[in-house]
Amino acid sequence: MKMNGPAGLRIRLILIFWVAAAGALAQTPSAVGERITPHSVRFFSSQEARAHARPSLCLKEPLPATGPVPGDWAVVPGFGRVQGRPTAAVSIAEGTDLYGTGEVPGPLRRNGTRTVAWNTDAYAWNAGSMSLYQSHPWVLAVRADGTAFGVLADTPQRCLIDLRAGIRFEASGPDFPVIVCEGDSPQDVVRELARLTGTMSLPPRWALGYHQCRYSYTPDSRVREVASQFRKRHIPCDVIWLDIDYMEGFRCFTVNTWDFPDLRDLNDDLRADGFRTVTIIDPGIKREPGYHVFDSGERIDAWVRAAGGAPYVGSVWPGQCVFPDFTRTDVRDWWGGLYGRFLALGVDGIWNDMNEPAVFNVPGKTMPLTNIHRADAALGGTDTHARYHNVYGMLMARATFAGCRTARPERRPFVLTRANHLGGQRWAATWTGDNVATWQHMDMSISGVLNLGLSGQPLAGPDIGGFTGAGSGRLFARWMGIGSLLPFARGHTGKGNIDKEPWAFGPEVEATCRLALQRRYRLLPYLYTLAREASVTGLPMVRPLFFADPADARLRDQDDSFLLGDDLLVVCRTSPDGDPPQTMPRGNWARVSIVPGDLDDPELPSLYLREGAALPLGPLVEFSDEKPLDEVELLVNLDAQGVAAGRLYEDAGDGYGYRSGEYRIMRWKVDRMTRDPRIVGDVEEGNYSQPLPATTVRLVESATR
Ligand code: NBV
Repeated sequence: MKMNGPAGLRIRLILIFWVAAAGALAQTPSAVGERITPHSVRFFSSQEARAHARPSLCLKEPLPATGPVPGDWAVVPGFGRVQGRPTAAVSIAEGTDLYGTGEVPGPLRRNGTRTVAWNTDAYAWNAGSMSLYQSHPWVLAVRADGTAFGVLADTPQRCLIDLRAGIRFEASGPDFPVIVCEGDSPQDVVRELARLTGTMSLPPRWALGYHQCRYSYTPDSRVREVASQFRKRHIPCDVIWLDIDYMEGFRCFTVNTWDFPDLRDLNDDLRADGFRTVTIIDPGIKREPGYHVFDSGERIDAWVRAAGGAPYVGSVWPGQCVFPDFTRTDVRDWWGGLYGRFLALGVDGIWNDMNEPAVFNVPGKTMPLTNIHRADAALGGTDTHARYHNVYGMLMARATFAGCRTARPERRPFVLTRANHLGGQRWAATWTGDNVATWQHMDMSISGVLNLGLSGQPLAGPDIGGFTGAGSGRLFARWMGIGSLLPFARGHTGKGNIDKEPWAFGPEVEATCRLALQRRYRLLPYLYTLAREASVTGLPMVRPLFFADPADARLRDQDDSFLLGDDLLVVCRTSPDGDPPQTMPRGNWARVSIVPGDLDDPELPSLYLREGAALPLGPLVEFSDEKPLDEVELLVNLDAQGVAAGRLYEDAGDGYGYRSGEYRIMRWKVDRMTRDPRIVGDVEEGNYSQPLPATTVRLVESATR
């Protein structure tokens, strides 16, 4: 990484003081900067702002100053005020492209857009929605020469991210610091974001399989029927989801025994067939004496308070509800403790919904900003909902993650959350909320997931097929083709909507869905390798095309194609009859088949393998732990020198044995010295006790290029 931008032209000569922690604070109207990591500098609007800074709610840990701002530091924000609101702005040079800003409706390239970081229940959102469910006050900037920097507004408050002329943040709330990081490439900057805000925890391998959801599968016989159809039709699937109707009157941590007389038995049967179960849990707790969650919460006075001091009551699914104050350690511990008995019903993962928090029939669809949270001192202490709104969902996910971890220490938690904040990837994966069954929404699911990945969240996906609206069979087939190659792959649909299982649109669409999911399952070893990489480095699992060549201006706004890792290019047709995009990164990308028949299905995205790549494919399975990985087919595209290389991460797929060496990273080198390929495989890391998989090679012939 280098510290100066191209030609140092962006250096702005303003006074920057590094103030040693114990040093005296001189009065100055200028920005105050301090280095916090080798590649990041934090700026405050003034020394006074620095002295009064509130704890960061997105950083993984407090980052004290480590030194002064380097003399050649290029990117320095200018601070100001608009109508009393603090602002911070960074100018950008011609040719700089902007990305990130979290969960946003397309396009990928964010120049010219405005986003309001404010967690919102955005039912049936559209291309013009300025706030979705999550808030990531973060912008990745890629300069014309391919070097990059990132700008993070370290505030949890409602914050406008205005990218119409450079980068400008405007927050409702006190002065906020801005962290700027520098990198030689966008990858460097995304890795640095992970150093600052953390990485996702390694998910259990089954979470990378296909998930089937609807609002709601009831009664239990319908759940069994859906699961058995997958196996009968040989369509791979790992997880069945239970939406709110499994509960008794929408009371969290209860089961409606009319429809689910024996949830444990249902889950055991599903498990015997290779399925896992994920159930929904919302934050709104029915205000009802006698209901065990309400009663136990009452005992610790767990609820967010209204301005007057009484527990705030709002209406959600169960009726009048109170809301746990997740900003308090004791409340998070109590909440986490509720999962012990619940997970013992054989539940594998937890889905936290409505945690913006969503409230019915009130302005802004959330609780009043004047509500009071009695937060931990480490989070900033007692303050209004205006400060804690954007982190409410993240703290709920954190409590859920911790609860699952404690309840079942031998297993990795899998938590999906709708609301989240920058840094929340540490505790939960996400999906892009209540989308619509249209071609435009299918298209936006690619850019949406890419920008989440560039904002620290690698494990994300859309409701495949669209949550609201019916949509055609053709749209569904196309969406499954794309969605099956995104990190989190779940089909879902709303109450009263048509069925959207892979077979619901007839045999032709079913055949496409089967191929799409068979591709995903052959790619699972690769996906798992990418998940491991994301959990260690923060690099997203799906990457924008410009990651292949950050200096290539042609790639900067390509968002109908994406990269799965570095090696696989996914080219999607996002309109019913349009052509696939033509722009590809330079080099010999070879069109590849993953399963027989996929090349001939026009509804599936085309896949291209990078030259020099050796991609490990697993056997065709119908669920992720159907059998151990005993054979690997290496799909190989030799480069001009006749060599290719690839990597594979393996471990038990769940649990924490990998932390004490029970894993393996294999690296293969394939070399065409003669007509026959020579394969050399080395174990690079780990002491995994499983036998090495038998490896075969499939060379991609140049004729397919
Ligand atoms: O729990 C019901 C739904 C859920 O299916 C969906 O995925 C969430 O985004 N939930 C919202 C509440 C109501 C939606 C109309």
